[in-house]
Amino acid sequence: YIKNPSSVGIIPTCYDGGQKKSGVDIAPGEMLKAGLATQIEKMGYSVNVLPDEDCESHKPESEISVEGSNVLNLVWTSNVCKAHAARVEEQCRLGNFALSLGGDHSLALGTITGSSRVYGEDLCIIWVDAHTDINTLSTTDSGNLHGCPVSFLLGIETHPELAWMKPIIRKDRFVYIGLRDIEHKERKIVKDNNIKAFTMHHVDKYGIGAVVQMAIDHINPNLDLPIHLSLDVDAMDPSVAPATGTPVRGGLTFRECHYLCEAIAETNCLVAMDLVEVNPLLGDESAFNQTVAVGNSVIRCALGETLL
Ligand code: 5AB
Ligand code: MN
Ligand code: MN
Ligand code: MN
Repeated sequence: YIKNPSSVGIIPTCYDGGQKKSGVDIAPGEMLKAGLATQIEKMGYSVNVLPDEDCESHKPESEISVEGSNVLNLVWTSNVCKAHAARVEEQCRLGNFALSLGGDHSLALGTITGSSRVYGEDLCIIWVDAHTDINTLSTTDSGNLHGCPVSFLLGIETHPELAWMKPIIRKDRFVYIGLRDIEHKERKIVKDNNIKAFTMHHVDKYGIGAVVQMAIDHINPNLDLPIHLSLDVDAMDPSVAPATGTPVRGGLTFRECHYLCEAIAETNCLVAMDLVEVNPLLGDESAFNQTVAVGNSVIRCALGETLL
């Protein structure tokens, strides 16, 4: 795989059907309006902003219901993510850094499927989030698919509607950082599947430097494998990133999240990134501007802006 790609493909998908609050779909437009593409160009990359995906056109005439599950929008989410996966795959095949802008975190069904089609079993995932997002169709209480993508990506859950995913993500190449809101049934899934997880407790105990080092050592000890970073802005503390749908107190500070992105950039292994769950409509105008700005800032950091 190409280390240090010189081109970035920005892939916006304004999807909000993986949860119930409207607004998360306008985030990509707002992040671009705030200057993300030019900021990345100024760092020396060539940048290609792909058109927004027309999510409405992917809406099925009727949804299916799944027995024993209150899951919502399964077909719609599947259609959107399938289209998004193809766009991520294309950027990775071109050797471009694939930057996905969401949208809610159900989009990761597509983002990581896309990169894994190119990088196969080598692909390592760093999932930065307050939440584990590992509910299955039967454990989800909310019915919101943004709380479920990890179970599908790791092959713990399947559904014929999502058969296009054919996930090949290895559980030993997947790691969480920033967790602090884990549902009871999710905790069991994480433990039963032996998934490495660094919660905020570990960040407090060891410090962010050691946590990121341990996380990278776990998935990619020789720094010879490609990394996909899936970053949910709610990993950060609500005082840092307030405009998001499921805020949880006690999150990563501004510097902790930036440090994390810098340390991943330093590996030279990062090939793809998702920035999701910014909801500009939640909170007042300053909350909105702050969250959009911090989203763009962590992206630039992951691309190496602050490294010498
Ligand atoms: B996010 C919850 N576990 O399943 C659920 O923002 C929250 O992508 C999911 O991390 C949060 O609905 C999903 C209660
Ligand atoms: Mn979250
Ligand atoms: Mn999430
Ligand atoms: Mn959220």
